[in-house]
Amino acid sequence: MTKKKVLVTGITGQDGAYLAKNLLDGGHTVLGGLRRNSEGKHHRLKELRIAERINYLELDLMDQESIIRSIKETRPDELYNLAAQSFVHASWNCPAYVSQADGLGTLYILEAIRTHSPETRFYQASTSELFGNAQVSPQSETTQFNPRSPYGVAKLYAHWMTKNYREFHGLFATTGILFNHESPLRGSQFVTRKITLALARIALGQQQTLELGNLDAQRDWGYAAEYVDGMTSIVRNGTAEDYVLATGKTHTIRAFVECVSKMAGFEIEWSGQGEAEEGLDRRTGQKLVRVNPEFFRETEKIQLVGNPAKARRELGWTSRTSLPDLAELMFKADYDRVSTNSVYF
Ligand code: NAP
Ligand code: G4F
Repeated sequence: MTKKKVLVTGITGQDGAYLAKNLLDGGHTVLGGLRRNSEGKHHRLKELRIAERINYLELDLMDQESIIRSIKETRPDELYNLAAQSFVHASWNCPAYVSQADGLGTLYILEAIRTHSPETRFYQASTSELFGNAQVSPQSETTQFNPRSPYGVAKLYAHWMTKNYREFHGLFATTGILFNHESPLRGSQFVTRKITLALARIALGQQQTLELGNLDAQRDWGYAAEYVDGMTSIVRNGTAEDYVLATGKTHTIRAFVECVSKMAGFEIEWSGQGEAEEGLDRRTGQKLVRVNPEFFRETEKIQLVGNPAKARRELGWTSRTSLPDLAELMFKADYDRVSTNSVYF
């Protein structure tokens, strides 16, 4: 395969790190878009041992000039827009910022590609949060969108702009509507990593209790390292289209906690209800989990679960790692980090 020049925004994030590793392993050149205050946040790239192999560019979604400059000067073969303020809950605290960065920032990229590098193949990181309060389950590429957060609304704007630049300006502009994907590199504010990190700390005597929101919320969780393969398949496909990437299965937060607790050597037993619910270790009585309403969100009335049939059929992409295997990967990584005092967030 010809060696490509690939620009990845959000290079310091979970997906940016795994995608960059794959691209470098494939012999491609990776240009990593970095905002000024990302400096010092290279821990994921260091963990994958690729931090030194990336050509960094200053690129902030809030700064149109930095986007134009990066694209005009490099004219990449492919551009993956993975940068975003990606924490759904926090988007209610900064709705205007999220609209600008996640929404308008994508438009700035599309405009710069149209003007300065129209041959660039573009990937937009769309999300299952576009479906929000979904009306049908499972959700596919043709399901009606109904976002329920400033993050979801901003991502919907970016999604529609990408589709419009494809259909109106003829750009090779694609989207991946990705359901939740996790890994040892996941940010610690997201629920899976919050759980694996806390239970590793509790097992090693460095934390008492884990506080969570709605234990019965469900998610369709896959392994991030496999989802970035899907992104590349979308961009290198014959036609520019939108694809759902998902496992097609959901699990509750409660089930994830039970699975990780077992790995940490606990036997969790639930008692109480609602805000008073607790998870206790059957053997010692230690309170492992407590519900904290601060972390509650509106519960989806209809399950968010993806139908990845189109990606399977047209790209040959499938999610392969089961949730227990993913939980084990994450727990082991956090246990090692806590044991060696090398935790990052
Ligand atoms: P992440 O770990 O939160 O990474 C986000 C990246 O965006 C970080 O590198 C961050 O840089 C960068 N960023 C934030 N604001 C920026 C700005 N104003 N300008 C430039 N860069 C900025 O997210 P992820 O899990 O890798 O997800 C990658 C993308 O997929 C995101 O767009 C997310 O919304 C979307 N997505 C994720 C999932 C999922 O389950 N992971 C599912 C669907 C869609 P700093 O290091 O400086 O913070
Ligand atoms: O891990 P979460 O914060 O992920 P969320 O909100 O689904 O968003 C992630 O996936 C999206 C893809 O669908 C991405 F677009 C987005 O960028 C991000 O990567 O929460 C998952 C579930 C929610 O239902 C939440 O209510 O876990 C529930 N939850 C229960 N207790 C909690 C907690 N979530 C967090 N973060 N913290 C809790 O204590």
